[in-house]
Amino acid sequence: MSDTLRGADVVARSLRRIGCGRVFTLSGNHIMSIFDAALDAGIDLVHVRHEAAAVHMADAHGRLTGEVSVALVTGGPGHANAVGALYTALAAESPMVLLSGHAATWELGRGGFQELAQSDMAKPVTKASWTTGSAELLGQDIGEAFRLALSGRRGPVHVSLPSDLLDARLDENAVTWPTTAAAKRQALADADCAKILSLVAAAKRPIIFAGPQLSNAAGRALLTDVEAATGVPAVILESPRGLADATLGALPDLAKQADLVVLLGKALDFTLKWTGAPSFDPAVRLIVIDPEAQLTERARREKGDALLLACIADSALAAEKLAAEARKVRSGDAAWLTEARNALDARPASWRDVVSKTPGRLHPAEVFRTLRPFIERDPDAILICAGGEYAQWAQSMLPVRRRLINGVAGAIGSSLSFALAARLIDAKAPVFAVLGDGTIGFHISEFETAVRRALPFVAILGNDARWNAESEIQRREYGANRMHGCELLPVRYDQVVTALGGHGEFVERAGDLPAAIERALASGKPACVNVTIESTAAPGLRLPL
Ligand SMILES: Cc1ncc(C[n+]2csc(CCOP(=O)(O)OP(=O)(O)O)c2C)c(N)n1
Ligand SMILES: [Mg+2]
Repeated sequence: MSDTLRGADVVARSLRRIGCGRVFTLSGNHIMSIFDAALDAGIDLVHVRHEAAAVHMADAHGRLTGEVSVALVTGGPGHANAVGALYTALAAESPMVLLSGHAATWELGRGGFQELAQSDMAKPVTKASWTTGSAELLGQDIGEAFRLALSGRRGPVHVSLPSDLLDARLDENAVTWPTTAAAKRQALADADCAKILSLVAAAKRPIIFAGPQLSNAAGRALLTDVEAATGVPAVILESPRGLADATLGALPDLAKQADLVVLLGKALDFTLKWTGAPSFDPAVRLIVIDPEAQLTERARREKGDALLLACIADSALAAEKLAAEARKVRSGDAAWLTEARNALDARPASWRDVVSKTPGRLHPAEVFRTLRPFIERDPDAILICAGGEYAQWAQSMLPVRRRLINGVAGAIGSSLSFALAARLIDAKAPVFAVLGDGTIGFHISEFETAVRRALPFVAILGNDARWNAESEIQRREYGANRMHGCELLPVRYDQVVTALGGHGEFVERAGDLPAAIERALASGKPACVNVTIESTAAPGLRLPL
């Protein structure tokens, strides 16, 4: 006689079987059975303060580990709160699964408690989204969700779990447990690799643009390898500002000169201005390497004959092969690579000594000149930046190996959640989150989660009492006399953080910043260094004429 299990036990044990020992969650009636089952399955529940934060944490966890990470929320409003954050995870191609509790199957269509068309709601922001149909399928569905999250172009997958199925008892022998079979990754075909290398060799000014899959430390190392082996500048395009991402220096000037663009898992989209004029030479040609035929077909529709070659392959596998094969033949035009690297890495000399013109406020460059040596102390330091004008300065001035930004979704608000997830993954490395005063309001209560879970990190808050990115749009588009509605109060967020149990610092003078950062690190607590800054537009970098 075998034992009976609750559906909830099947869910918890299935997660454990496929290597998931940590779940980001916010409790609710529909999922308390899973909370209970997690006890015996040995799953660590990271209980957060808003469902979107749970998704952001699973997103960051997935990006940093490369493994499927899980958010678990309750049905109806809990699910609805979570869905918005999936948009960021989808655009960042994060391998993650959102499990949501759900009204009982017998309640559906009858006005059940928190009944909602959950899987329909999650569909546009996931790779796949469905509701489990029977208790026997719970294990299998979780396995399938994990497999899909990692296959092809990675991304979030959603499964809704009706509460009666979680409470149902079933014979252990009737359970189909998930398997850990690795997702199949498509290799780059030999012939395609050879063709790409010969087209690249024939080009005068080729550029490789990589997508989100290569934005982690391993991916960046791989791209450095590809660049060295092929002689082709290789950059990650991961910002909603696209070519104008301040991280990438004078890339807009470089892009105009390119005669061949290789997209390595990077979608042909708005970030590249679809490689059209005037951002690119009208004669520019393309090679697209992508794990999904849908994306190569889109490129074909967009570019027609300018698309020289489209191949289906996993970005990392393709990068490895290109580097290995290129090393055997030739390296590219050293002059073009040097020119490109100079443009990408160049920063104006004025940034070394620019200071604020407003007493009691720092220029963002002063903040990040000060922060840089703290980051350079540890090669494993993790930098998180999320949106706004202020964070663009950090992206431009702080070269790091391990970095998380909100990504091409362009949604602000995820940075504190990202910092918590980063700290859970790495107990030692310094974690800095750079964010604006508008952005901190989204999830400031996650400082309480961080304190409760003893997850120290340092937020370097740029406080200009304004949603400046939008203010700047008003100035540019409508005129300085029509800037309105984007002001905020000069709030003492450091005191909010102190009240939540963390460490707070308030800085109004550049000279006080180093000691404040030092104290924040030494506190061993989640900390907020609230720096009053001048409202400053993001840096727009161009090559000198
Ligand atoms: C979820 C979401 N809502 C709104 C926006 C639009 N948005 C982008 S940046 C920004 C202002 C951010 O203000 P703050 O964090 O203070 O940074 P600042 O620009 O002032 O440096 C806004 C409202 C967005 N990108 N994402
Ligand atoms: Mg601001």
